[in-house]
Amino acid sequence: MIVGAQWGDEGKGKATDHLGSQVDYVVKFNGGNNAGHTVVIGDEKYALHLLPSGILTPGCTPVIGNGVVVDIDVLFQEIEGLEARGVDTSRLKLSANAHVIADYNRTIDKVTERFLGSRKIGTTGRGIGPTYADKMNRIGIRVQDLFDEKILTAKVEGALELKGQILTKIYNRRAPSVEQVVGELLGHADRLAPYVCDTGLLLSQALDRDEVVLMEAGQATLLDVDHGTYPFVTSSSAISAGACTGTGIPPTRIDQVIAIAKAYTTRVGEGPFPTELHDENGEFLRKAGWEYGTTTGRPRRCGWMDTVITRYAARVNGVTDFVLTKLDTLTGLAELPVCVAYDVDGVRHDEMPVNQTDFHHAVPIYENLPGWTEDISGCRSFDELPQAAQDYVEYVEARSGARISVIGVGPEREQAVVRH
Ligand code: 2SA
Ligand code: GDP
Ligand code: MG
Repeated sequence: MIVGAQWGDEGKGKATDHLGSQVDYVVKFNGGNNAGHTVVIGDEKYALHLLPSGILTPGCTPVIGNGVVVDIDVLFQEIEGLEARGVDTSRLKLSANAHVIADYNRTIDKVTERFLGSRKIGTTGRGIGPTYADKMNRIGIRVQDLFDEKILTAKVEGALELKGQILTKIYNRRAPSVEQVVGELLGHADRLAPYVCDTGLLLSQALDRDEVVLMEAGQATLLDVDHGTYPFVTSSSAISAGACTGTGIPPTRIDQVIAIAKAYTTRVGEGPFPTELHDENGEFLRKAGWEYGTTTGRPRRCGWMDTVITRYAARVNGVTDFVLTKLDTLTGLAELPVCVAYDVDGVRHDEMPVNQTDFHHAVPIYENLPGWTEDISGCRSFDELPQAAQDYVEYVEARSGARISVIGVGPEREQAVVRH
């Protein structure tokens, strides 16, 4: 499986696409269209949100697992957009147990952020959090409900008893009628039907035939609802363990956990970020790395590499390999500080502080490494990289607790140095 090591946008989409030709299935197991994965193939650039990145590889079956929350309008928009560009989407499979993002949950997401004011999370406003809340609250609508009008109507009635009150009495918004919500959802049923199946069984049978399944995480370790920088997180399980609940594949069947880490650090949305830069170096990284949200276009916050975080990611995900992306973005910086530990109110922390307040107060302790000026975007072997770039990779590797198997040197499929 592929997971994000930091706060997302590490280049998971590119890595998944890179492995696409070697795998039979690519499965998305968490999140929804809050995700944004950019894949560059030749002159073509694709921004995927809900569809797994494997959709771009002929012969690979893309699967949306039960752990995903699905905005059906967005699903069809994405399918149509890709079909118009000649991409075959007919192999797509969608879990009957995936939850559906209802329109009222998009409204609740956006209005909640406004209500939170200075305590807002900085969500993507796609209705992700409220839909997962409904799932846990057992008032969610699942894909399979769309195929039984009676059951769907009963479930929407139940959901709106609560959500309608929130919208009208607390948020001062109009609540939709049961007929309106049911009508909209039923309108999608016929078109959705060919994609829907028991994806857990499908994947289990594929593994029995020794086929290769790649699970692709949305968001990342520090955005995980349990192991991230709560409450500044997304509402799903974004770490490797989430792939099991989000697909129905047990832990005993997972062979390899590949974490994607950027050669520096970025974050979108609110929340603590110890190595964040508010100076010209931060601007340099944003410009050189084109750090803007793939879904919302928001400028991403940028900072130095933090190996406390990558070591934490290695621990909670059981990382077997790292892919270090965007090494090329660092070209031209004279000095490259790497965070090795935190100072929290005078006390050194080598590991992620468990206490939220400590993480908010964490001041990075840096080791300064020399930079390089040579263009590395054409390098295809480790030896071709300038000595300073090799040293940087080896330093980060030694501190992160798992080998760095692939190094990204540009956005295109071929722009990678494969070491293992
Ligand atoms: P949400 O909408 O409930 O999941 O937001 C909660 C937090 O999770 C963050 N989040 C993300 N962080 C990085 N990348 C994401 N995808 C897009 C991208 C984001 C974009 O690829 O660039 O376009 O803005 C993503 N999705 C959710 C979010 O910023 C909140 O901090
Ligand atoms: P994801 O959410 O983890 O899939 O990442 P995003 O697609 O949101 O953001 C990563 C961005 O970096 C995309 O624009 C990619 O095309 C780009 N990218 C990925 N790997 C590399 C790399 O090694 N070098 C450069 N320069 N860009 C990269
Ligand atoms: Mg992204």
